[in-house]
Amino acid sequence: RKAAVQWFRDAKFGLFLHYGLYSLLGRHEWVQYKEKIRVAEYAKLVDRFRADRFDPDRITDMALDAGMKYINLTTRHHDSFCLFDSKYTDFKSVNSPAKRDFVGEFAEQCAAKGLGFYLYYSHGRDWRHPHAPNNGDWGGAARPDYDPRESHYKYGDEHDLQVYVEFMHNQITELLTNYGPIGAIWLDGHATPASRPNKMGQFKCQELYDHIHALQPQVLVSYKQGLLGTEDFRAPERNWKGESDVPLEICDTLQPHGWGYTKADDGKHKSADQVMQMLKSAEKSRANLLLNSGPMPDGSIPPEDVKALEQVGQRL
Ligand code: FUL
Repeated sequence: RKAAVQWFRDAKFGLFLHYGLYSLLGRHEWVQYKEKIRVAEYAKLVDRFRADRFDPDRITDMALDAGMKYINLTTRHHDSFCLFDSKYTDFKSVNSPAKRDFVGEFAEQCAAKGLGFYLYYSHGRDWRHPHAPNNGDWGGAARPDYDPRESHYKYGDEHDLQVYVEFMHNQITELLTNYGPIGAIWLDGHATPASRPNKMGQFKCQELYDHIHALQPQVLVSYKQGLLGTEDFRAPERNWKGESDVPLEICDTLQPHGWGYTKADDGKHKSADQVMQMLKSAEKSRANLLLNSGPMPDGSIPPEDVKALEQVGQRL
């Protein structure tokens, strides 16, 4: 794994992609949570998910031309919709009109073009799985605050977190066995672990990290801003300043606000100048920059982002 860490440090610049059902609504990737859209209602978006212009060949070329060395794809965000085929859920892109496995397509493109392939996976937050953390045992903000309660979720004695922990373990196993060598698993989604130390053990995070390394020893594990301290790198969000002993990646987004496509942000995306500034400031912290673009409903990259990245590539 030492070599993988060195590769990561040298890579410096990667492309983050937030794409999923929320992209169709164009109102932030937290739209289900923010607008308290019911689980069954949200699931109807699957029938509209065509992704006609989500083109991994083109996107990986765009990243290479911009000087990027790796891609990080949201394999499954908080809404639980999977961009890969999984035995453990029906809620996935292969069951939509798109009928495609995007993790497979990106794995192929990245391998052919020498790009690293990193996988975002929402670990603690899941707005669909009946046994995912509930707000009560989480400290809030795990799930939309539905009133009346969401009948799709389990509560009280019926709620068994271990069913969810096992589900994640199984899906991560799929991601690490079906798609060739993976660069990193980028976990996300614990609310405030420090304030809930007694609950943390139930998530069996270290067991998960060990399992990941047993399946593919070179895979780097990150838990966004760090969780146990045993992660291979930390990935704090924009505006982070300082230094770290652990390898670091700062994630930022070309949109002014969200990470998933947000229509209200059209025309206000960041420019090449601003990206150059972000690269400089990341360098100062000896961090990589993981720069996000949120593909539009049809899967195409917003034209402003294409332009900014083209110009960045010319300057680097
Ligand atoms: C956060 C998520 O809640 C956001 O939606 C986004 O994915 C960002 C990169 O990480 O924790």
